[in-house]
Amino acid sequence: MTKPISLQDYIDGIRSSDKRILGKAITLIESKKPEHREIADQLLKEILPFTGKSVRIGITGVPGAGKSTFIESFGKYAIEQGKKVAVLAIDPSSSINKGSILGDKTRMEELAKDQNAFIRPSPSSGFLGGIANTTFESLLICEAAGFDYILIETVGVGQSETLVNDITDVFLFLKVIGTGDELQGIKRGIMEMADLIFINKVNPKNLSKAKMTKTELTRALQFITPKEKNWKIPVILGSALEKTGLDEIYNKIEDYISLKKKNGTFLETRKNQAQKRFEFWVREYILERAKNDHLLENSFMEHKKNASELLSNPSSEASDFVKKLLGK
Ligand SMILES: Nc1nc2c(ncn2[C@@H]2O[C@H](COP(=O)(O)OP(=O)(O)OP(=O)(O)O)[C@@H](O)[C@H]2O)c(=O)[nH]1
Ligand SMILES: [Mg+2]
Repeated sequence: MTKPISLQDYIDGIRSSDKRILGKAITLIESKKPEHREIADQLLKEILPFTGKSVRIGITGVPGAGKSTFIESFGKYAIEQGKKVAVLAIDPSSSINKGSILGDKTRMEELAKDQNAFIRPSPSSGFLGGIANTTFESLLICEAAGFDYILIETVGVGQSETLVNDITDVFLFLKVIGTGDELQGIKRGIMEMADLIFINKVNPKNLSKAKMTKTELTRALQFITPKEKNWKIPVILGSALEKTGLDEIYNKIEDYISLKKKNGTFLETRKNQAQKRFEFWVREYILERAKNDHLLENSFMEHKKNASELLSNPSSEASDFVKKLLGK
């Protein structure tokens, strides 16, 4: 049997960017077992002084927009500029669409080989199915290991954009070239979250169409208040596959971060995110406690059953149950 990894082993491994230990530390963080949780919490406390220094970048776009390809190319470009790059994925669809995990692994093969890169594929089960989303805690592990850029890929479905927006400093929207009709289909929510837009798969043949898409997007953006004052959301043309536009997007990201730091909004946003995160964990822990409390277990099931059989309001049942939980 292999010797279990001690807390100190985790800390040393993370601090020396040992990819094997990094992977194991993230598995530990993702675990729901109480004994793992405890050591995971200790680990997060120990590494706290080494976190916070990276730029956290969220990348979204419809399936097939080229997110993984972009991350591979952009990641390599950033490494050439002297950065260390970690890649994480939020993929609520992964439990349904298992193929995309394998696809991502092969697509980012080259980046994965680089000693200045670390890639963590999507969690093996969708957290929307009940497993807590621990991407933020994984991100902290990568920061403590000294990664400068943390890229987080998300899928353009469901709540994943909001989740990524709540843990990143920069939100990049990858757009495929489209007609005006298609543009109307863009969810307004995504446009409101975007700090930068990259129109992907541009080549000499479709350049004029791409420029039209850019004009239309720029027009649509006029009606949207950017998250950041004094920031005009740039729309950049390029190709992840042919590696064009990468320098431009890289420079814009750096400009954006400098602006946010100068305005004080960099830290402010992170503080607001941390508050939300705190509330998220309070909900998680209360629910977990409620489910595992033997004295209250029956009561939990009873209230849940009443709600599920449509006998009463889910909110009233929850409220009654929480009163019992806290009054105990
Ligand atoms: N021609 C061209 N093809 C591209 C470009 N970028 C990506 N592709 C192709 O588009 C397809 C989808 O790319 P992915 O990177 O897997 O897209 P994705 O957004 O990560 O997709 P999901 O993870 O499934 O949501 C692949 O076949 C890529 O090779 C590009 O710049 N030009
Ligand atoms: Mg992908």
